[in-house]
Amino acid sequence: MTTNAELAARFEEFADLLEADGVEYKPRAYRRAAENVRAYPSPIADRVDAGDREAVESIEGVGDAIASKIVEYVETGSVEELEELRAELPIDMADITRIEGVGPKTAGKLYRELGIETLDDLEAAAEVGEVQEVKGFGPKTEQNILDNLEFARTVGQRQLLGEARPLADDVLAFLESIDAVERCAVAGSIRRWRATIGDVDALVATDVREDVIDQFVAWESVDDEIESGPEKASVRVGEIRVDLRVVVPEEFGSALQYFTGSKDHNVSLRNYAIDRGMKLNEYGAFDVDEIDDPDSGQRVGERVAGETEESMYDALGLPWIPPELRENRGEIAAAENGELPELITREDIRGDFHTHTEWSDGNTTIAAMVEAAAELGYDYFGIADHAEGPGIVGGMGLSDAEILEQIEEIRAVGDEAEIEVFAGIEANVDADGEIDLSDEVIDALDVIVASTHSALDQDAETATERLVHAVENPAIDIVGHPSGRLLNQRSGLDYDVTAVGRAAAEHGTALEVNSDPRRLDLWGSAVQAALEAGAKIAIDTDSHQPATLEYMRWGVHTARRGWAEPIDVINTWDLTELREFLH
Ligand code: DGT
Ligand code: CA
Ligand code: CA
Ligand code: ZN
Repeated sequence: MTTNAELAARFEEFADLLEADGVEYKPRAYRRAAENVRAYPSPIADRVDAGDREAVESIEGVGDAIASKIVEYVETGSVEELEELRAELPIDMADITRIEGVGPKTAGKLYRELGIETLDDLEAAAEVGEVQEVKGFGPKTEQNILDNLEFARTVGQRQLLGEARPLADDVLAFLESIDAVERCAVAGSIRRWRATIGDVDALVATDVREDVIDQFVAWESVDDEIESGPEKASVRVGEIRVDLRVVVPEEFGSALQYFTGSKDHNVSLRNYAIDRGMKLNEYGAFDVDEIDDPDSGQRVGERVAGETEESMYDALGLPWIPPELRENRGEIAAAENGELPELITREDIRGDFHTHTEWSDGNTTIAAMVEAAAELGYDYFGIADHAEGPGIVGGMGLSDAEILEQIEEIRAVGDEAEIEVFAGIEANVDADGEIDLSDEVIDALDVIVASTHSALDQDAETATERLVHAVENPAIDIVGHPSGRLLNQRSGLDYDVTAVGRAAAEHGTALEVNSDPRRLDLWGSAVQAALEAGAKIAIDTDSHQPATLEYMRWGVHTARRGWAEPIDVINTWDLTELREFLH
């Protein structure tokens, strides 16, 4: 069914194209209509289906003409006039208008004068000096376009947690160094450790707001100031946008709660509060049960919490909820019932099973990897280089004979090491869910990680059967990066996690949380579904060098997003328990 958001997006596109076409006034009317359509409290398509034209026309900013277009879109899936405009102006509007100073009107001009449709076209034209020849442009504008191209290309993408979080840590360190800052924290998706990040949100408590804002925008790492005002500022650092909000200390907790989100968590929490005679917002928690303001008729209430985040949850009779859980996947009910999980922490991790060496595509020796693992304080560590097979570049993966040879070296290193070293392999789950290793190799190995590297475009039913088949294989201990997704690049297999999780539970196979920030696969909701189905997980780094053993950080927080407790994660277990699982 057509959603209001979809209708609104069509009218915004309409407005952009009309503007590009040089039409006046109409674009504004269409944008206003889009806004009201988006905010309309029930599906407009339902009104259309019910033949209630009057209701459609009664939406603010929607007159007879726009109502007709709404009906046309709901009934046919397109609007003829919009299709004509699209054909007339085939511009990649979203991309091109991401360049600072280039709006739809300018984009239209560039198309008419120079035939520019895409960012690539624009770059080519600017590089040979054609843009500065267009009336209203000049050398300065042209240079500005060239300077902004790279940013415009990447900003459409969400940033990886592994890139944004280190920046967030730098932001925090900088804010802490400012004298006037009493407290600071990151908020938003980065505090919830989402796999991808739209922007970095930071929050400061201070009594001298403008001071802090001034110092923040002057931070040496800042590449661009996007905007700044008395209570907030936005800057760009590299490709990442950082939003800072500055509040008084009494409101730090309520603002932190509000700006951490997720939006869905906040909506549910606010409703939970309303049911209990409370009101929540970024300024505090208010008891509105008793008090009515006789003048306005509005309930104002007494402020009962807000200085700390704990106080906000406490005001509702709830324990504090870890940010990773705030996705509205049952955390409020769990908090109410005293059933919040005791989430796993980095300190619970005793080893890593999926790591590579120069025997396949890693960059160092078995001994060097084992030494780095020992330095992390691990009790055990597994080498799992690539076996040859589907999806693995020819010559890079190990044959059965080479695997047997490598096992000997792993044993030799293990004899010298302070920690237990497992001889493992990363086998390839083929399109049918089979792996290709001889019985001799299977018997000689301690751990078999089997991963998806090929046929990642299967339909969900086939992919589910494939993964179920893999977890049923008694030789396989861990299914590595089950979907095969690469963030911002490919979505990977779509499959029924619950079905695979059930089979994994039954057959004693673990599902991997691959901690490589380009993968994070399983991800939060998938971990949660797998655990609910009874499966165990393994958090691995898939390291190809010692430094990335630190990727464990991303995997642990991803597992926390899936409600994982230490007992759910096999690499928190001691050697005896683990050996039994690996049999
Ligand atoms: P992102 O940046 O796209 O990765 O995701 P977030 O969750 O960081 O979203 P962002 O940066 O737009 O806003 C930060 C938080 O502020 C968000 O998680 C919840 C809160 N917030 C922002 N806008 C709204 C809103 O319109 N309603 C509610 N309830 N909360 C909002
Ligand atoms: Ca954000
Ligand atoms: Ca933000
Ligand atoms: Zn690997």
